[in-house]
Amino acid sequence: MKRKKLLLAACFSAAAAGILGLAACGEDGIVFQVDGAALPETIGAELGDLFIMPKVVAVKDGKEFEVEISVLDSRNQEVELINKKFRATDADGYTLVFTATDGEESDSARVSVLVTDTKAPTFSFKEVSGFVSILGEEVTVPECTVIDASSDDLTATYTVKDSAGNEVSVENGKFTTSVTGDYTITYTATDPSGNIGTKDFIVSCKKAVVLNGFEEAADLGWVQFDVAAKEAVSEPARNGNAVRVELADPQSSDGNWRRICVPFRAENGGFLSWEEVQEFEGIQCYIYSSDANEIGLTTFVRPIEAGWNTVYYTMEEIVAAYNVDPSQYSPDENGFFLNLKFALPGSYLVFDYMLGIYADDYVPDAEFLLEDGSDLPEELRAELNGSFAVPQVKALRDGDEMQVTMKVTDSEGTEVALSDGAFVISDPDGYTIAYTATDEQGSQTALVQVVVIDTRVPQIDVRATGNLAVVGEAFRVPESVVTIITGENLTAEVSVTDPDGNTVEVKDGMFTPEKEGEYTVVYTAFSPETGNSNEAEFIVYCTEGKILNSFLETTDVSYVGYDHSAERVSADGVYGIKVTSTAAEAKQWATVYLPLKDSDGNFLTWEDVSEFERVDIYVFISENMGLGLCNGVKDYAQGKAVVSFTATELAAAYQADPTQYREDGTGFYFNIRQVNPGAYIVFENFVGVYPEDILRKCR
Ligand SMILES: [Ca+2]
Ligand SMILES: [Ca+2]
Repeated sequence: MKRKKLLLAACFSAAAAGILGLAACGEDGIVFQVDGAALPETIGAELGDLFIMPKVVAVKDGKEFEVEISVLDSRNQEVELINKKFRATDADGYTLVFTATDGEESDSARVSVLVTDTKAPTFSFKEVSGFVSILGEEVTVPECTVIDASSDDLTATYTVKDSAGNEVSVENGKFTTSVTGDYTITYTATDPSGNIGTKDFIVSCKKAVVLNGFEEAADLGWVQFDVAAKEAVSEPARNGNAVRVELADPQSSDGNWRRICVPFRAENGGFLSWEEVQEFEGIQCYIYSSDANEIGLTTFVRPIEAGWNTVYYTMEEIVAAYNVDPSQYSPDENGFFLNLKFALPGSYLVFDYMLGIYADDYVPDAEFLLEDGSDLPEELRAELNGSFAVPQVKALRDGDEMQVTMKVTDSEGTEVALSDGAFVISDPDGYTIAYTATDEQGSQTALVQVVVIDTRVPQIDVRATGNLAVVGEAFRVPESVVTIITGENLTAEVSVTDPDGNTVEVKDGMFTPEKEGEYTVVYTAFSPETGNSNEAEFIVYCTEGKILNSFLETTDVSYVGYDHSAERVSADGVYGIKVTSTAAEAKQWATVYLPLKDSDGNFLTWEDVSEFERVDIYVFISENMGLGLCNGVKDYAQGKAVVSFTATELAAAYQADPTQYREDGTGFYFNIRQVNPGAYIVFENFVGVYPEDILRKCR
């Protein structure tokens, strides 16, 4: 302390910053005082704070004089005072000079201002603490400005910790999130006085997707009423572009409400369905508003400030709004409906980006694909009794392949063993294939139903009792037995067509043919279980002749002159009595007797037989044979044959040997030349054909 005259002695040392401790010390002459006490030697001041001049008075002999004040910094430069205040930016301190004159002498006093920096640096950010980052994505550590009175050049260091408190490594100012929860970025800055300032900045890491980046004007949907402008802008966007919508004067009588539609984009460029929207825990949108306003859903609005706003709606709120009015979400370019309360003329909103935020325990769906990359179908088809190869499947979650296991169960829930990835389909009620994909996030199962197709058809067994009909006489359609899968018997539907293909009426199981030729009986049966149908065809031959033997019973072949078996057969278009040679060796000749009966069951006399113009015997032979009467045979080829004898041939044979026909029911003596072991002949029908004049008489 310098002085012209000794005025002050150091009797007080500055204690706490900015506080004046006072002591009156001095001698005769002008005395400088503050609050009635002597000036202190030093006064403390906080660096960067405003220094407020103490109220100093100059007194001599009980009289006060005006005090002039000047302040010198550490380089002895005069400091400008404003309202007796100055900002203490010189860390090396100041000197306060108080001067007073009583007209005779001029005195001055000096007080040193000791400037100290006790305040720690503070921090400012452009970003708002608490912003949401998407799990797995890179976060740029927000830039911060260190504020401290000591310097404009202080820089901060920082550390990043995840929600579990683990330190996260940062490279080039960026780190990648790997767990959900709050990441804490702790900034630290130290001023030259050693004051340490710290500040935590929170980045909230969520499982989330960007629903809309508002890169172009079309990324904002319909806006209700007049819009002065809708355009993509780069300012004040914080993330790529933003869409600015400026509202025109309200035109509607219903006030200033505006509805603004925000589409939710899916990853593939499409739009999210309402079901997909509901997978979120909430929706967050970053909106800049030119004015304070209120924005919300159809059920409520909340205030927003002028400037940037983080608008968040919980899924409960969104669902409640949807339930009031399902038009609140539309899976197209309009999307999500926001309601703005005040459409102030000229006011505008800037939409920057919108996030769909999932709950922390949300696990994204696995994508199941067939080997060829196509989607896994919900249903596959397999043929009953066929071998079914279970398709190999791969599963992806967030693009990463997952481990897949598969399990097949039948309709009862019993696991089916696979052999080389395949099994035989035996359960008509189907199977379920469960594909389970697993990764560190968990397991997910996709079910594929295997629908079993039963291609089996009902089996129709026609129980033919004869396939020869007579013109003008009712013919009973052979019955059929239909066997379906469960073994239950069904009745087949029957339709009959004549030789020209015209439908013939069937009544009481019978039809009456009106001309010679083939009548076709079609049996149709449907399986009630599968709907599968099947048809069987039965050909009825219609003749003008008289049926003498339909060969319905083995006794209808009255005698066989060789070792044989006889049975009724109804197969392969042949219906009659089959006589098979059981002899060990071939016989050169064999004989068979065939009885002839009228419609009353009486055996025909030779006289009756003599009335025929000819007789026809319908047979099937297993190999080439010679067939005939005692006076000669004719050769017939293997297969179906009609063996005919004229009245003249019959009479010649009878005259040669009357035993060739026996009226007692033994019947006609029929010769077979060369019967080999196992050879057989099926007798189907025996018909007598009258001459034309007798036929006319009969009718
Ligand atoms: Ca400081
Ligand atoms: Ca944007």
